[in-house]
Amino acid sequence: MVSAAPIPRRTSLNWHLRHHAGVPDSLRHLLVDLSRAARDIRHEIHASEGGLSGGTNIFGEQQLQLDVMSDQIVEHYLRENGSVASFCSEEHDDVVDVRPSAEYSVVFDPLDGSSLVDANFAIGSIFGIYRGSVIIGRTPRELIAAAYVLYGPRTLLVYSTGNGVHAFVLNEVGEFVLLREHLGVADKGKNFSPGNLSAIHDRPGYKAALDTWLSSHTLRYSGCMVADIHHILVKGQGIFTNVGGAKYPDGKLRLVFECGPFAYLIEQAGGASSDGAQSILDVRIVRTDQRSPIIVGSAVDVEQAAKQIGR
Ligand code: AFP
Repeated sequence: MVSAAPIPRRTSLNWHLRHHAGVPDSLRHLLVDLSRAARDIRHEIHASEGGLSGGTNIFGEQQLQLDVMSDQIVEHYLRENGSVASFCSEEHDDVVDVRPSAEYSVVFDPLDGSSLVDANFAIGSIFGIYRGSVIIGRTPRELIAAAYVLYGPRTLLVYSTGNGVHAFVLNEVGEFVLLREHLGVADKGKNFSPGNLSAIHDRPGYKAALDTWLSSHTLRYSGCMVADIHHILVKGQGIFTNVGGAKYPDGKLRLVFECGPFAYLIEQAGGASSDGAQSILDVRIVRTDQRSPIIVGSAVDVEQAAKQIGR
């Protein structure tokens, strides 16, 4: 008998979305298009000199920065997709309308960690998807999907549509294939990843949390949120912070593009998120460039740190 749905040799992202996540075709197509954008961004990272040499190539010609190029790549796929009502990204000041009657709006940071490009550290892209055309006034709890792509020695994509967190690796023919299903985060962590560290001078609670971790945890910090939170998901434990101080009163990271999608992914994996007072998933979006303190990772560590640090 011929099976209606033959099992592929390696489970592709498309297959996983269809048979494991069971999402509507329109959402599946959108996530697959975002993975295509990531594949193209990965190609630009490898093929261009963007960001490596201060904006000029070896001929002294001005180069488009990689973050701008990456933004244009994602925008191209979003406009082509057909199910995108609106989007906003770190590279745009406002929400951009595409087809207001369409099903989804997409928030994204096309290239997180762009200041690390010249150092050749790992960098990433972050995506969140809401139903409908409206982004302002929502909370990240209303996300229906989130994903990130980590461009390191290998290119990895991690996604959730509310049914666990799953990791894929880009193969040599440009397809994301399944690496690990149902990534989980234990209640207690062994690693810490402290961003906006100068805030310890302004915030005794952050200094106290840091002193605790220095004697109980191991430091793992790269300066790229995607890489640092991926470390937590892959090791199955840890805590990441970027909290407010004198320079950045609400921390350095953006609620819409960075904190919201990662809070969704970590909570999906059994971890917790906090802005010091409540789950990041409950923080209302009032502006696209809104920053939020973030404490995210192993639930017990997050709870203790939120008590120490506060909002
Ligand atoms: P860039 O995109 O400007 O390199 O910033 C990266 C980032 O937004 C995020 O990925 C890091 O977690 C955070 O900044 C690093 O913040 P600190 O400089 O406070 O460590």
